[in-house]
This record gives sequence, structure tokens and C-alpha cells, in this order.
Amino acid sequence: RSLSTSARQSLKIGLIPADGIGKEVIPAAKAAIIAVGSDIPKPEFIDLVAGWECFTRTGVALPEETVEILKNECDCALFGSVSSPSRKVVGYSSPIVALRKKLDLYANIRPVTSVAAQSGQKPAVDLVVVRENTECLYVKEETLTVGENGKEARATRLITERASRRIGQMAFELAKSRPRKHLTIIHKSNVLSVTDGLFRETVRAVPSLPGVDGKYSDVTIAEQLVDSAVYRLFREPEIFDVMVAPNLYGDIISDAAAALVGSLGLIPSVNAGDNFVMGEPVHGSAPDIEGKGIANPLASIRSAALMLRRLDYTKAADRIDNAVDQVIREGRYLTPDLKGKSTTSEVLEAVLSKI
Ligand code: GGG
Repeated sequence: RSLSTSARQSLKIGLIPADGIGKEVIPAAKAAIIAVGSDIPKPEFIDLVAGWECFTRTGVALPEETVEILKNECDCALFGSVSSPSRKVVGYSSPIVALRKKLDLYANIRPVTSVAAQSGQKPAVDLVVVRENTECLYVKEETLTVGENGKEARATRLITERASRRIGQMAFELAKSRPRKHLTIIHKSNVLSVTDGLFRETVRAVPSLPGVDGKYSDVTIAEQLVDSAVYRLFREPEIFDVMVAPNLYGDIISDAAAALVGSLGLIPSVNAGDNFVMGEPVHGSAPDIEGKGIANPLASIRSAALMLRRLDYTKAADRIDNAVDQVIREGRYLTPDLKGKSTTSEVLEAVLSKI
């Protein structure tokens, strides 16, 4: 299903709530999509399974059927959250990491933006983390042997020119589309000169690739070692616009940046490839609040908007984002992570009333 935006009769959306509060917030995102009415083709939702709970029930964390339906029947998807155990479990592997690879969703785009009137936020934060989504330590090639120091655990960290180039291209495109047009490359090539050195050099070389022809000449480029980037993020977040990073650094930086805008419960993302897009809140499955009805639905609702924006349904995406911003600004209906007392469904109702 690779029809252009205008040619679609319907929009088929795979829904994979997966674990924990994913099951509470993905229905909220679905409701927001329905609320935009005729600004998108008629949405058709396909419920799909994956996750730790799916594994404990069936022995499979990511059923082949889920992948096939996403590939062959869906235009896009929304993923909730997954609770992988922190210990090795034979036969289990993280379904979200696998899904990103199987659908070749090589970029995880995570905007972190403060809503100006949200209490006590200074200075304003308006940045996007572009996280490489398919390699780095997340290739999950780990070994455990026993040597003269006892157990020895090793992990492969893979950085390729191809993956670095395409995430670099995605980051330059994004930087070019934003008012400040500023790109910061995050790495640690003073220590990891081979792996991070390749990432840094390859991203830096994107403007000189054949066919680019000065397209990115208005994008300013900076770089930061990852440790200093985190320090500066907390001291002067306003210096950052688009940050491009290998998988692990991007994961950590975007969670850290979320602290600057009040809550991880506000931060959306899309997993994007050349042919598919999957929205996903940045937060995890939050087992401490699962089932209490107080999970913040705004990250998932914003992820739905980001997904629609990537499919060029700009008006629908704007309506959802504006509604969310109004709800945050008014501060009347907020979940406890934002120091409010509202439930997930009260926040959702407030957003729906403004869409
Ligand atoms: N929605 C983001 C999410 O689920 N985060 C938790 C996560 O990525 N965990 C990795 C895993 O459980 O495999």
C-alpha cells in the first residue's frame, strides 16, 4: 500500500498497544484520529499484538502475522510500549527493536518542545532528536564467556556508512525544513574513533554527496561529544535545533530532553523509513501506574499527529497538536506526571473537545 496521500480512499492503521500503559494510551490516540473526521481518508484500524505479555501467553513476542499485516495491509501504525525484562530470557527478544528493523524504520524522530505558558519553563525548548534506529549496540549481538577475570560479557556496536548516511540525510532534510536550520551531530569520536568517527564523518559528508547540489547550504552544522551535549542540554537547551545521534545516544538524549519540558508523558515519536511510518510515545510501559487510569495520553496523541504529518495530512496533524497545546496551556486537565489530578480519559475528553 504505497498510494499517495490524495489517492487513498481509506487510511489503514495498525494498532499495537503491546504492554502496560500502551493499552491505555493507544485507544486515546485512536480517538483523536477519528475526531479529525474528513481531514483524513476514512480510518480503518487493525488491532495487532506484540510484546512481553504476548510472549508469556504465546511464546512469541512479535508474531509473524503482525509483521505481515503491517507490511502488506497497513498504511501506517501506532505502537504503545513494551516491558522487556532486564534479564536474559531464552527465546525472547524485544519486539519493538525487531519491528523497527523488519520494517526498515531507520529513523526515530523525537520532537521535544515546551508549550510556552506551561508553568516554570525557562528557557524555551524546541528541538528534535533524530535517532538512528537500526544499529549501534541495538544489534544485540552479545556474548558471555568465562575468562581469567571471571565472566566476560561483550557486545558488538555496529555503525555502517549506509545507515549513517541515510540518517544524516533525514536529519539534514528535517533541519532544512525548520526555521533555525541548525544541525548538531552527537558522537564520542574522541574515544570511539572508529565507530563514532565513521558516524560523524558520514553525516558531515551528506552536503557533499553527488546530487545534493548545495541543497543544504543554508543548514549550519555543529557537533558535540555526547557527554558535553547532555550538559549543555540542561544548561542551555535553546542552542539545539536538530540533533542527530547513533541509536543509544539518541535514546538517552531524548529521555533527558523530556525532563526539560515537564514529563516523558508528553514526548511523541515516529519511526520512519522510506515506505512506512509508525508513531510511538517515547515513554515506556510504566508498570507502576498500569491499570490506574492515570497514564498521560498526550505523548500517544501527539505521536498520532506526527504520523499523520509525515503522511502529509498537515491540517489533521495541526488540529490535534493545537488541541494538545491548548489543554497543556490551560492546565485544567493534566495527569499526575504533570502535577495534575485528571485521569487519562478526562485528558482525552479535553483534547477531543478542542479538536
Ligand atoms: N514506547 C517506548 C517503549 O516502549 N520504551 C521502552 C522500550 O523501548 N523498551 C525496550 C524493550 O522493552 O524492548
